[in-house]
Amino acid sequence: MPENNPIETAYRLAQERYAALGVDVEHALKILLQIPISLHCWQGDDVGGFENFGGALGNGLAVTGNYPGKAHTPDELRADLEKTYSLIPGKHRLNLHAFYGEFGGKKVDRDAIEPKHFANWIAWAKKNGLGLDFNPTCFSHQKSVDGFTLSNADKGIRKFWIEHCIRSREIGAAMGKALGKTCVTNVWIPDGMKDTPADRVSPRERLAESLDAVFKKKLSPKENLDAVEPKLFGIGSESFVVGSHEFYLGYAVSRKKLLTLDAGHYHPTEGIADKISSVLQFMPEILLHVSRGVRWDSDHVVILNDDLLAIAREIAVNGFEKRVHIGLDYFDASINRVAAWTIGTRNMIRALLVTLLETPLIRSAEASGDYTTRLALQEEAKTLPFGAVWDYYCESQGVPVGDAWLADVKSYEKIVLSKRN
Ligand code: RNT
Ligand code: ZN
Repeated sequence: MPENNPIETAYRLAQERYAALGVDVEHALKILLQIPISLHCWQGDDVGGFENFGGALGNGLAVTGNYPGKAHTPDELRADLEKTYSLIPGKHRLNLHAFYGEFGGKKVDRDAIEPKHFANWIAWAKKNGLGLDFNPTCFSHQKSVDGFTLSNADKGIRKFWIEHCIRSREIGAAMGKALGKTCVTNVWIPDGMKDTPADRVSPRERLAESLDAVFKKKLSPKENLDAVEPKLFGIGSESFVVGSHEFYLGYAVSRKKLLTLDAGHYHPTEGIADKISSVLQFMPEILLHVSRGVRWDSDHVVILNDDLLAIAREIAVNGFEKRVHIGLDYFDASINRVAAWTIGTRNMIRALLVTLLETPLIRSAEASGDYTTRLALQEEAKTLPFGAVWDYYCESQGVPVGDAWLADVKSYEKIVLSKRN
């Protein structure tokens, strides 16, 4: 880098400022580089998938907006993802849903999916040095229209979804094996009721039983890890969700599964940050779905707000970066979808950086019992020059600095996205 590079100059000044406060910036950047973020493939096509028997998005998942340029094919989705990864510092992962398989124009129902339907994704991930994560798709299907899947009162329907989830785990293991990077397979089901149920017990008993059937076969934890995702309420399941937080917390602890904490799945003022250090006392690893709830929607693009910083603060500074798998989960069809991915992912990484840089000094004030200093430093930290460190990090990783990525997305929109129907 040339001597008079203003980004480098600003970085050196910032580094000195942090050093005076006892913070080692280079060390923070080394940690940051090792934290992968799992990008959710479904931001690219409004949670549509590539099945050939259509079916509208359902089961409480709602995507609003009709910004032009959404991906219609696996190749389009991969191209959009490649563009996105080129704008984000570090090496990351991709989180796929089962209905993004490539079925060669055939109708392959959910209970018949196989690793071969994901061969292109695996080859692509290998070529791009990405890890893969996976999810059974238990929504937007004829057999989920009554709102119940694994907890359905109909045995045949339960069996169908159990088979789907069993196959999904096996696909996850195939991905983990092929890439040499453990896949986290996350089970989220929409099961719930719009209005007050008379019986909350039977569906939960059925869900526990179905999950035990899904997880019966032991898979190598090097290849696949299972996660279960609770939710408080959804659109159309306002009064009752079978897989509640307590249900899955108990399930994950007793069955040694990962618990998935989705930032949009709790009471509107309840954050997930404080849950991380609590649940990690009783389980080795968890998965995060980082999202942003706004009123009744749980899936707005992630911004650099206090909630995000609170989540980030609980991860790397505690040395939990190997135990907390960070995934994103939001969908916005009202803006450019590549930009939506880029904004949210850059913010997740930026939040980790900010908290890695601020925490050492605040912790030492707390350890010495000086809460006056703790509060003073917490506030001073808000205007420390982390922006200069972030810019330098982006430049050193060969990705655009500041809003330069936006020009790149705009030109991609003009050349590629605007040509799509
Ligand atoms: C839904 C869950 C779930 C989904 C994705 C598509 O409320 O958050 O994780 O968003 O699986
Ligand atoms: Zn989620």
